[in-house]
Amino acid sequence: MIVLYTFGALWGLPDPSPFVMKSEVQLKLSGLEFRTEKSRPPEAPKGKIPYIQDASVLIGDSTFIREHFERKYGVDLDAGLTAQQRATAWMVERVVEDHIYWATIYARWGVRENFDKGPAIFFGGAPAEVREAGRAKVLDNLHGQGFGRHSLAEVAGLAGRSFQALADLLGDNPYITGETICGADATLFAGLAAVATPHFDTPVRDALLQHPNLVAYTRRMMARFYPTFAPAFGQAVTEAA
Ligand SMILES: N[C@@H](CCC(=O)N[C@@H](CS)C(=O)NCC(=O)O)C(=O)O
Repeated sequence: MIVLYTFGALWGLPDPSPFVMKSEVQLKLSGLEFRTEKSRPPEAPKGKIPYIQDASVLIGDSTFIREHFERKYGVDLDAGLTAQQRATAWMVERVVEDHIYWATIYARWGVRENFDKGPAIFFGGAPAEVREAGRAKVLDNLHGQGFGRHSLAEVAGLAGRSFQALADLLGDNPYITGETICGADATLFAGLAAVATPHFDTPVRDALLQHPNLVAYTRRMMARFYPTFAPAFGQAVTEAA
């Protein structure tokens, strides 16, 4: 059976990592049997979570995880989509993972009080120097990516443009490419849920909560794929919106 390695539930979310939630929802959509187990980045083949073990094979990176199980088990999470819808799906994933994700990281790691009540937990009882060095590494990554050179307000403004584009694209549709759920819905849901969690009160979250259709979408997807998390998550998101 496929094993999906995760961080485990945290901060009102099934997992703090949007990439883990994406892979988990995609595996649920695939209908394949799988189970989850907790792990940590140093144990992962590419030093990042999620990864899977399928028989003797280890695969890191959520996109390669999906590619692996679609190819090996003859699954197509985008079945029925036109070439244009598949193109839209891919671009939605890139906006979520290569733009919104970094705003999420900025809000969680770059804002001192959010770091203290959030990612600091990853360092357990390690000495303060180790914790601060770990934070500095992530801030370096943010600097390299570019967002680290901006103020929080500027980053929230950029993320807001992505939320606006996604809200316009989604419109009144149930799913991002229209009537049918596809692989990118897992990615979109996961990326939005990671921002929407009430654990972190940030302008990035405020920018998302301005879009009732994105909020309703995230709540619907949470109810469908993680029913035990849905009541608390939905209530907190609705109250804040
Ligand atoms: N491209 C990867 C990204 C995964 C990723 O960034 N995982 C983060 C958690 S959200 C991680 O494990 N970071 C640990 C590290 O960089 O040391 C994917 O799609 O799986």
